[in-house]
Amino acid sequence: MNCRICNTTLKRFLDLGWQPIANKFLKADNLAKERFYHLEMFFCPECYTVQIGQCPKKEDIFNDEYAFFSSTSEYMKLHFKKLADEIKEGKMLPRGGFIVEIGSNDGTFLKNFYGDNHLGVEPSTNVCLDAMNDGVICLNKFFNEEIADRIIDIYGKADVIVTTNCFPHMIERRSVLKGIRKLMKPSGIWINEEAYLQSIMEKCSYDQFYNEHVYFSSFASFKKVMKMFGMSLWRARLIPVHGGSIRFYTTHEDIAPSNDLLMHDFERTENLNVFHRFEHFAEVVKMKRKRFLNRMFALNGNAVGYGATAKSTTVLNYCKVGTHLIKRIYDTTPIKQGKLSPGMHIPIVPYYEFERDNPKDVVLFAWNHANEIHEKGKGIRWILPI
Ligand code: DWN
Repeated sequence: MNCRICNTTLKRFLDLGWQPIANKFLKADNLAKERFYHLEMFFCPECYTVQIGQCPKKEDIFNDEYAFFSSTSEYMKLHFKKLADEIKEGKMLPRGGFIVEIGSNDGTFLKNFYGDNHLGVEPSTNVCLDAMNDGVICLNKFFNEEIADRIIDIYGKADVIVTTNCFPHMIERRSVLKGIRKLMKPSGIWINEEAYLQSIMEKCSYDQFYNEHVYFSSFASFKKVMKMFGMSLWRARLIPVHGGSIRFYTTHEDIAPSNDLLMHDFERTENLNVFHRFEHFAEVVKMKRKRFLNRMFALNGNAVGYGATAKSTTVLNYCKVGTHLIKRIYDTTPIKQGKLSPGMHIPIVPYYEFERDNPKDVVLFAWNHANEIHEKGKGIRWILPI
């Protein structure tokens, strides 16, 4: 298999087995239609981008039944408000300027720009409609070069482009990057936030690998890929959300080079250009599976889960953990409740039953929201799935 970005032969480092679409929660009468995809992880020795092998069609993932709503976490709402403040106070968005968010989900971020010229681009119709009903201007499309041309025709070029936890999802990376470069004004900036490959390696959080996330970037890989597409990585910051994220600030390449000292820190501390790091990671993943299964067997089917995350799909299907080991998973998202988890078919129940049931041993699948969730129950033995 060749790299989707630079066409170099990829090196495989991890096999997570056959996995269903990570966010496709099922009604009990719909199980026969479920499809599985081989989840293998690859490393590109040329542009250093980590990517998955087999991918479902994008329309089968992002449609009118997309199950993740950005607004489900109060902490994330605050996080997006702070990003909006940084853009406004840092004068990145001039008076009368134009901001575009690609992958705008239910509008959680763009609601901070009500009075400004803004546009969300979001392919999943249900979340997009939520944003529009709340007064956010949106285009219900998959972003690529052609859509960038259309946006430019109608609205003009953007001063600020934002992608948070969306760029890794867009399989047509070459077309997307060409589109972003076209859409960005000569003085414009693109701010992209995503799960940081270095944090995934350090925590061995292999549950971040699922078929919605096609690509994973290190600082080195992002910098290299930007250069290939005529852009410059100008600044990067570590962000403490989703288990360790990175925020990349990118401009056109003819803008003055960065003198940001932190950039050198990333270059010094990362060592993700070498394949053996990934081979070692794969060994640790196998150990983690063993440890998790031992814990589950010891509880003899009396455990429950909290947070029906996309990440849980990877762990449950890789470890083959079903209702014999985890009875149910509690979650706040209405569209997930009353359905079954992808692949292993564990019932998803409303979070308010959590207090009533008062479970003792709870697998925290939404471990990235631990601070927010720990407040919801006392005397619980929380178990990490990874
Ligand atoms: O990139 C992606 C990330 C950012 O979000 C997506 N591809 C899909 C999604 O991944 P995830 O499902 O792993 O994300 P979360 O944010 O870890 O999901 C949290 C889940 O837990 C949601 O279903 C909501 C639920 N939840 C809850 O039940 N009680 C969340 C909180 C904060 C709570 O208190």
